[in-house]
Amino acid sequence: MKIYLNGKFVEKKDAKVSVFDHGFLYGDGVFEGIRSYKRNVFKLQEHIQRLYESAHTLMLKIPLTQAQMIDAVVRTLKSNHLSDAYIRVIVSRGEGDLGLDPRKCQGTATVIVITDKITLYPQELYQKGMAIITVPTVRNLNEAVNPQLKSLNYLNNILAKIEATNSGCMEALMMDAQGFVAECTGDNVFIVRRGELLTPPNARLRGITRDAVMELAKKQKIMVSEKLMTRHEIFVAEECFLTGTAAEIIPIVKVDGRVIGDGVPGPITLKLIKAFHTITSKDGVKY
Ligand code: PXG
Repeated sequence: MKIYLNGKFVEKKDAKVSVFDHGFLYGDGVFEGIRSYKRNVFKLQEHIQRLYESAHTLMLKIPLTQAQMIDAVVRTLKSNHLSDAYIRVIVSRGEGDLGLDPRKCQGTATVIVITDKITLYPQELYQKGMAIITVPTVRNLNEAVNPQLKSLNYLNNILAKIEATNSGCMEALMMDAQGFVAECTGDNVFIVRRGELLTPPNARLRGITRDAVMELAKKQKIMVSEKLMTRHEIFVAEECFLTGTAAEIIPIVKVDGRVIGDGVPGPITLKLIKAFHTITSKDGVKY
Protein backbone atom coordinates (compact mmCIF):
# COMPACT_ATOMS: atom_id res chain seq x y z
CA MET A 1 0.00 0.00 0.00
CA LYS A 2 1.38 3.39 -1.03
CA ILE A 3 0.61 6.40 1.12
CA TYR A 4 1.10 10.02 0.09
CA LEU A 5 3.11 11.77 2.79
CA ASN A 6 4.31 15.33 2.23
CA GLY A 7 4.72 15.00 -1.51
CA LYS A 8 6.24 11.51 -1.53
CA PHE A 9 4.80 8.02 -1.80
CA VAL A 10 5.85 5.75 1.04
CA GLU A 11 4.96 2.25 2.15
CA LYS A 12 2.47 1.87 5.03
CA LYS A 13 5.23 0.82 7.46
CA ASP A 14 7.17 4.01 6.65
CA ALA A 15 4.17 6.34 6.79
CA LYS A 16 5.00 7.97 10.13
CA VAL A 17 4.69 11.46 11.59
CA SER A 18 6.49 13.16 14.48
CA VAL A 19 5.23 12.80 18.06
CA PHE A 20 5.56 16.62 18.12
CA ASP A 21 3.03 17.01 15.30
CA HIS A 22 0.17 19.09 16.72
CA GLY A 23 -2.27 16.87 14.86
CA PHE A 24 -1.16 14.09 17.20
CA LEU A 25 -0.70 16.25 20.32
CA TYR A 26 -3.94 18.25 20.05
CA GLY A 27 -6.04 17.10 17.10
CA ASP A 28 -4.93 20.35 15.47
CA GLY A 29 -5.67 19.67 11.83
CA VAL A 30 -8.40 18.91 9.31
CA PHE A 31 -9.52 15.91 7.29
CA GLU A 32 -11.91 14.60 4.66
CA GLY A 33 -13.34 11.15 4.00
CA ILE A 34 -14.02 10.68 0.27
CA ARG A 35 -15.04 7.74 -1.94
CA SER A 36 -14.30 6.73 -5.48
CA TYR A 37 -16.59 4.60 -7.62
CA LYS A 38 -15.47 3.03 -10.91
CA ARG A 39 -12.50 5.39 -11.25
CA ASN A 40 -14.56 8.47 -10.39
CA VAL A 41 -13.85 10.39 -7.18
CA PHE A 42 -17.36 11.35 -6.13
CA LYS A 43 -17.71 15.10 -5.43
CA LEU A 44 -13.94 15.48 -5.06
CA GLN A 45 -13.97 19.24 -5.65
CA GLU A 46 -16.63 19.73 -2.97
CA HIS A 47 -14.64 17.68 -0.45
CA ILE A 48 -11.41 19.57 -1.17
CA GLN A 49 -13.26 22.90 -0.93
CA ARG A 50 -14.63 21.90 2.50
CA LEU A 51 -11.14 20.80 3.61
CA TYR A 52 -9.71 24.21 2.70
CA GLU A 53 -12.61 25.99 4.41
CA SER A 54 -11.99 24.07 7.65
CA ALA A 55 -8.27 24.87 7.36
CA HIS A 56 -9.08 28.56 6.77
CA THR A 57 -11.00 28.78 10.03
CA LEU A 58 -8.14 27.05 11.85
CA MET A 59 -5.69 29.46 10.16
CA LEU A 60 -3.85 26.39 8.93
CA LYS A 61 -1.96 26.97 5.70
CA ILE A 62 -2.09 23.98 3.37
CA PRO A 63 1.14 23.93 1.31
CA LEU A 64 -0.72 22.85 -1.86
CA THR A 65 -3.27 24.56 -4.07
CA GLN A 66 -6.69 22.88 -4.31
CA ALA A 67 -5.74 21.67 -7.81
CA GLN A 68 -2.51 20.15 -6.48
CA MET A 69 -4.46 18.45 -3.67
CA ILE A 70 -6.89 16.96 -6.20
CA ASP A 71 -3.88 15.74 -8.17
CA ALA A 72 -2.36 14.18 -5.02
CA VAL A 73 -5.61 12.25 -4.39
CA VAL A 74 -5.77 10.99 -7.99
CA ARG A 75 -2.08 10.00 -8.01
CA THR A 76 -2.50 8.06 -4.74
CA LEU A 77 -5.46 6.15 -6.17
CA LYS A 78 -3.50 5.35 -9.34
CA SER A 79 -0.40 4.25 -7.38
CA ASN A 80 -2.59 1.78 -5.50
CA HIS A 81 -4.48 0.59 -8.61
CA LEU A 82 -7.81 1.26 -6.92
CA SER A 83 -11.00 1.86 -8.89
CA ASP A 84 -13.37 1.79 -5.89
CA ALA A 85 -11.87 3.19 -2.72
CA TYR A 86 -12.27 5.12 0.47
CA ILE A 87 -9.91 8.08 0.61
CA ARG A 88 -8.73 9.89 3.70
CA VAL A 89 -7.07 13.29 3.27
CA ILE A 90 -5.40 14.61 6.41
CA VAL A 91 -3.68 17.94 6.96
CA SER A 92 -2.19 18.51 10.40
CA ARG A 93 -0.48 21.58 11.83
CA GLY A 94 2.93 19.90 11.69
CA GLU A 95 5.76 19.77 14.19
CA GLY A 96 5.82 22.23 17.07
CA ASP A 97 6.75 22.24 20.72
CA LEU A 98 4.68 20.93 23.64
CA GLY A 99 2.66 24.15 23.92
CA LEU A 100 -0.69 24.79 22.22
CA ASP A 101 0.48 27.83 20.23
CA PRO A 102 0.31 26.94 16.53
CA ARG A 103 2.83 29.69 15.74
CA LYS A 104 5.48 27.42 17.26
CA CYS A 105 4.91 24.96 14.41
CA GLN A 106 7.57 26.54 12.25
CA GLY A 107 7.68 24.02 9.42
CA THR A 108 4.93 23.25 6.97
CA ALA A 109 1.72 21.38 7.62
CA THR A 110 1.77 17.58 7.31
CA VAL A 111 -0.22 16.39 4.28
CA ILE A 112 -1.34 12.76 4.03
CA VAL A 113 -3.52 10.87 1.56
CA ILE A 114 -4.51 7.28 2.38
CA THR A 115 -6.55 5.17 -0.03
CA ASP A 116 -8.10 1.93 1.11
CA LYS A 117 -11.30 -0.11 1.14
CA ILE A 118 -14.01 0.49 3.72
CA THR A 119 -17.31 -1.11 4.60
CA LEU A 120 -18.89 0.76 7.45
CA TYR A 121 -21.98 -1.33 8.13
CA PRO A 122 -22.77 -4.97 7.27
CA GLN A 123 -24.48 -5.30 3.87
CA GLU A 124 -27.65 -6.86 5.34
CA LEU A 125 -28.39 -3.62 7.26
CA TYR A 126 -28.79 -1.80 3.94
CA GLN A 127 -31.60 -4.23 3.09
CA LYS A 128 -33.21 -4.62 6.53
CA GLY A 129 -32.45 -1.21 8.02
CA MET A 130 -30.50 -0.33 11.16
CA ALA A 131 -31.41 0.57 14.75
CA ILE A 132 -29.88 3.68 16.35
CA ILE A 133 -30.04 5.21 19.80
CA THR A 134 -30.00 8.74 21.21
CA VAL A 135 -26.94 9.37 23.38
CA PRO A 136 -26.39 11.75 26.33
CA THR A 137 -23.34 13.41 24.75
CA VAL A 138 -24.57 16.65 23.17
CA ARG A 139 -23.27 17.69 19.73
CA ASN A 140 -20.65 20.43 19.92
CA LEU A 141 -21.96 23.98 20.14
CA ASN A 142 -21.47 26.25 17.12
CA GLU A 143 -19.86 28.69 19.53
CA ALA A 144 -17.40 26.10 20.87
CA VAL A 145 -16.20 23.74 18.13
CA ASN A 146 -18.47 24.41 15.18
CA PRO A 147 -19.70 21.11 13.64
CA GLN A 148 -18.87 22.58 10.19
CA LEU A 149 -15.22 22.41 11.15
CA LYS A 150 -14.09 18.96 10.07
CA SER A 151 -11.12 18.89 12.40
CA LEU A 152 -8.95 16.03 13.64
CA ASN A 153 -10.56 16.50 17.05
CA TYR A 154 -13.45 14.04 16.86
CA LEU A 155 -13.79 13.33 20.57
CA ASN A 156 -17.36 14.69 20.69
CA ASN A 157 -18.32 12.08 18.09
CA ILE A 158 -16.17 9.32 19.62
CA LEU A 159 -17.84 9.77 23.03
CA ALA A 160 -21.22 9.46 21.34
CA LYS A 161 -20.07 6.38 19.40
CA ILE A 162 -18.91 4.71 22.64
CA GLU A 163 -22.30 5.38 24.24
CA ALA A 164 -24.10 3.88 21.23
CA THR A 165 -21.94 0.75 21.09
CA ASN A 166 -22.27 0.31 24.88
CA SER A 167 -26.02 0.12 24.24
CA GLY A 168 -25.66 -2.31 21.37
CA CYS A 169 -26.19 0.14 18.50
CA MET A 170 -23.73 0.92 15.72
CA GLU A 171 -24.59 4.60 15.39
CA ALA A 172 -25.59 7.35 17.83
CA LEU A 173 -28.22 10.03 17.33
CA MET A 174 -26.92 13.28 18.84
CA MET A 175 -29.02 16.22 20.03
CA ASP A 176 -27.93 19.84 20.12
CA ALA A 177 -27.73 21.77 23.40
CA GLN A 178 -31.42 22.80 23.05
CA GLY A 179 -32.57 19.19 22.66
CA PHE A 180 -33.19 19.32 18.91
CA VAL A 181 -31.90 16.52 16.70
CA ALA A 182 -28.48 17.37 15.24
CA GLU A 183 -26.81 14.45 13.46
CA CYS A 184 -25.08 11.12 14.04
CA THR A 185 -21.37 10.62 14.74
CA GLY A 186 -20.43 10.35 11.07
CA ASP A 187 -23.72 10.72 9.24
CA ASN A 188 -26.51 13.23 8.67
CA VAL A 189 -30.09 12.32 9.47
CA PHE A 190 -33.23 12.56 7.32
CA ILE A 191 -36.87 11.70 7.97
CA VAL A 192 -39.91 11.43 5.71
CA ARG A 193 -43.04 13.07 7.09
CA ARG A 194 -46.26 13.17 5.03
CA GLY A 195 -44.22 12.34 1.95
CA GLU A 196 -41.84 15.24 2.52
CA LEU A 197 -38.13 14.92 3.22
CA LEU A 198 -36.85 16.77 6.30
CA THR A 199 -33.35 17.22 7.73
CA PRO A 200 -31.98 19.37 10.59
CA PRO A 201 -30.48 22.79 9.84
CA ASN A 202 -28.72 22.95 13.23
CA ALA A 203 -25.54 21.68 14.90
CA ARG A 204 -24.55 19.43 12.03
CA LEU A 205 -21.89 19.11 9.40
CA ARG A 206 -23.20 20.15 6.01
CA GLY A 207 -22.61 16.70 4.58
CA ILE A 208 -21.75 16.33 0.92
CA THR A 209 -23.90 13.19 0.70
CA ARG A 210 -26.67 15.19 2.42
CA ASP A 211 -26.44 17.90 -0.26
CA ALA A 212 -26.44 15.27 -3.01
CA VAL A 213 -29.52 13.55 -1.57
CA MET A 214 -31.39 16.86 -1.25
CA GLU A 215 -30.61 17.61 -4.89
CA LEU A 216 -31.72 14.13 -6.01
CA ALA A 217 -34.96 14.49 -4.05
CA LYS A 218 -35.76 17.80 -5.74
CA LYS A 219 -35.14 16.24 -9.16
CA GLN A 220 -37.58 13.46 -8.26
CA LYS A 221 -40.16 16.07 -7.20
CA ILE A 222 -39.93 15.05 -3.54
CA MET A 223 -40.39 18.10 -1.31
CA VAL A 224 -37.32 18.68 0.84
CA SER A 225 -36.66 21.18 3.61
CA GLU A 226 -34.46 21.85 6.60
CA LYS A 227 -36.44 21.81 9.83
CA LEU A 228 -35.68 21.77 13.53
CA MET A 229 -36.91 18.45 14.86
CA THR A 230 -37.33 16.69 18.17
CA ARG A 231 -37.00 12.97 18.94
CA HIS A 232 -40.79 12.75 18.85
CA GLU A 233 -40.82 13.77 15.19
CA ILE A 234 -38.30 11.03 14.43
CA PHE A 235 -40.34 8.42 16.33
CA VAL A 236 -43.51 9.24 14.35
CA ALA A 237 -41.77 9.61 10.97
CA GLU A 238 -42.83 7.41 8.07
CA GLU A 239 -39.21 6.78 7.13
CA CYS A 240 -35.75 7.61 8.40
CA PHE A 241 -32.28 7.24 6.91
CA LEU A 242 -28.71 8.42 7.40
CA THR A 243 -26.30 9.81 4.81
CA GLY A 244 -22.51 9.96 4.78
CA THR A 245 -19.58 9.24 2.52
CA ALA A 246 -18.66 6.06 4.37
CA ALA A 247 -22.25 4.93 5.12
CA GLU A 248 -23.73 6.18 1.81
CA ILE A 249 -27.52 5.99 2.47
CA ILE A 250 -28.55 3.60 5.24
CA PRO A 251 -32.21 3.04 6.20
CA ILE A 252 -33.09 3.41 9.89
CA VAL A 253 -35.97 1.28 11.17
CA LYS A 254 -35.71 1.73 14.93
CA VAL A 255 -34.81 4.74 17.10
CA ASP A 256 -34.60 4.37 20.89
CA GLY A 257 -36.66 1.18 20.65
CA ARG A 258 -39.45 2.84 18.65
CA VAL A 259 -40.22 1.23 15.31
CA ILE A 260 -40.11 3.79 12.48
CA GLY A 261 -42.93 3.53 9.93
CA ASP A 262 -43.47 -0.08 8.92
CA GLY A 263 -40.15 -1.21 10.40
CA VAL A 264 -38.63 -1.79 6.98
CA PRO A 265 -36.81 0.58 4.58
CA GLY A 266 -39.47 2.87 3.10
CA PRO A 267 -40.24 3.60 -0.57
CA ILE A 268 -38.73 7.10 -0.64
CA THR A 269 -35.54 5.84 1.04
CA LEU A 270 -35.24 3.02 -1.51
CA LYS A 271 -35.89 5.43 -4.39
CA LEU A 272 -33.15 7.76 -3.18
CA ILE A 273 -30.67 4.90 -2.66
CA LYS A 274 -31.26 3.84 -6.25
CA ALA A 275 -30.87 7.40 -7.57
CA PHE A 276 -27.73 7.89 -5.49
CA HIS A 277 -26.04 4.88 -7.06
CA THR A 278 -26.65 6.29 -10.53
CA ILE A 279 -24.60 9.43 -9.80
CA THR A 280 -21.67 8.08 -7.72
CA SER A 281 -19.64 6.96 -10.73
CA LYS A 282 -20.54 10.04 -12.81
CA ASP A 283 -20.46 13.15 -10.66
CA GLY A 284 -16.88 14.00 -9.71
CA VAL A 285 -13.29 13.75 -10.94
CA LYS A 286 -12.43 10.80 -13.20
CA TYR A 287 -9.02 9.14 -13.29
N1 PXG B 1 -21.57 14.33 10.05
C1 PXG B 1 -20.35 14.15 10.56
C2 PXG B 1 -20.05 14.58 11.94
C3 PXG B 1 -19.35 13.55 9.77
O1 PXG B 1 -18.12 13.38 10.27
C4 PXG B 1 -20.98 13.36 7.98
C5 PXG B 1 -21.89 13.97 8.81
C6 PXG B 1 -21.36 13.03 6.57
O2 PXG B 1 -20.76 13.96 5.68
P1 PXG B 1 -20.41 13.60 4.19
O3 PXG B 1 -19.81 14.83 3.62
O4 PXG B 1 -19.44 12.44 4.21
O5 PXG B 1 -21.67 13.23 3.53
C7 PXG B 1 -19.68 13.10 8.46
C8 PXG B 1 -18.71 12.36 7.61
C9 PXG B 1 -17.19 7.30 9.77
C10 PXG B 1 -16.63 8.64 9.41
O6 PXG B 1 -16.41 6.41 10.17
C11 PXG B 1 -17.42 9.69 8.95
C12 PXG B 1 -16.84 10.93 8.64
C13 PXG B 1 -15.52 11.04 8.83
C14 PXG B 1 -14.76 10.02 9.32
C15 PXG B 1 -15.29 8.81 9.61
O7 PXG B 1 -18.39 7.12 9.67
N2 PXG B 1 -17.44 12.09 8.19
